[in-house]
Amino acid sequence: MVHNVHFEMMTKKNTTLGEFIIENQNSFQYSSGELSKLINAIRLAAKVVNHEVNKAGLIDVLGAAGDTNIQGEDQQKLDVLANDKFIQTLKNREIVCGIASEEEDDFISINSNDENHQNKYVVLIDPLDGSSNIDVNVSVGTIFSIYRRITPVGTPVTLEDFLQPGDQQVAAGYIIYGTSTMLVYTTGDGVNGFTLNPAIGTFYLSHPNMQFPKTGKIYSVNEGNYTHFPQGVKDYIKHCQKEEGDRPYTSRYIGSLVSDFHRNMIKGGIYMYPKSSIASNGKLRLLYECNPMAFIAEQAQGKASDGHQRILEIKPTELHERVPFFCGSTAMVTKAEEFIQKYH
Ligand code: AHM
Ligand code: MG
Repeated sequence: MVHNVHFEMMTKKNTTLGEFIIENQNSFQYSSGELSKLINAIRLAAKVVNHEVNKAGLIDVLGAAGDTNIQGEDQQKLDVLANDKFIQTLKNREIVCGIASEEEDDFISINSNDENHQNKYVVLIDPLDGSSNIDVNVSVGTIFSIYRRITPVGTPVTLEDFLQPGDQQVAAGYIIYGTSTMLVYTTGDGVNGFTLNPAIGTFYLSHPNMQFPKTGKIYSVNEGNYTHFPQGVKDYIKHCQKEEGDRPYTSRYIGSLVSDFHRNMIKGGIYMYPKSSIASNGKLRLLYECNPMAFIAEQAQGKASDGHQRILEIKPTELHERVPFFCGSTAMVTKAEEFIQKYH
């Protein structure tokens, strides 16, 4: 009941995501309706995946991954299922010319031999990030990133259509399957968040114009890796813990990027996945995780860096490359960079 009252307050204008997409279509500089259709397709796939994630706890009842269910269908792992749902939805609607997914070795070309096929967007997706959290009922997310292709329409997409620097993104967003399910996205004109009303399957604008506080009091990092971190990162962590001014900060790490990012955007904070002596570029993928989150962060007045340069200016060289990632409130990311850059 309390939840419903809160929901009513948050959505007092009752703008749905569908209405918002239509209303804002004309403010998008390349508007042809194609991007709107694409975001609508992502909205649809998000609802399907949400439904599956929500019943994950019933897995022992309904059958574990690898089992065959009562209809004779194989039960899939949720990350595989999410991957299939997003790819199928985008393929069926024929609104993109290519898809790359963290779950796939190579990119997928769509209608590559059809010269009448005029679609100009490619989508890069991490269908279910943080999926190791599913078994323990902790929030997971989907992350997506959209670019205009570089190669001519009507020809097969190539690797270069996907290996574009993040500052070329036309849209990016995430879905968080949490206590509420939210879809948060940007088309380069600020960041807006929509909350799903599960009773009727509609996303409502609940968080218009989301912005990172300039600074915050939360740092999010896997401190179990502390001994393997570069000295600059260790020094910054010690800085966060020091009793001085508004410090020590609070340590909060879910191990689910979308959830850690989302909390930090609302409350103010920094998320870090540094390189280490055991992972030379950290863990997170530039194309599927860092670029979209960096685009959202910058559009929300935050900052994203690899410790030395802006994430969005990195020129990718391969689909699955990893980069160190420092992202969140601008003042905190700048401070972390200062510590890191003391050591070459
Ligand atoms: P995944 O793409 O395999 O799910 O990994 C990405 C996830 C992030 O969501 C999270 O922030 C990070 O891995 C946690 O990694 P770690 O357990 O090493 O701290
Ligand atoms: Mg991931």
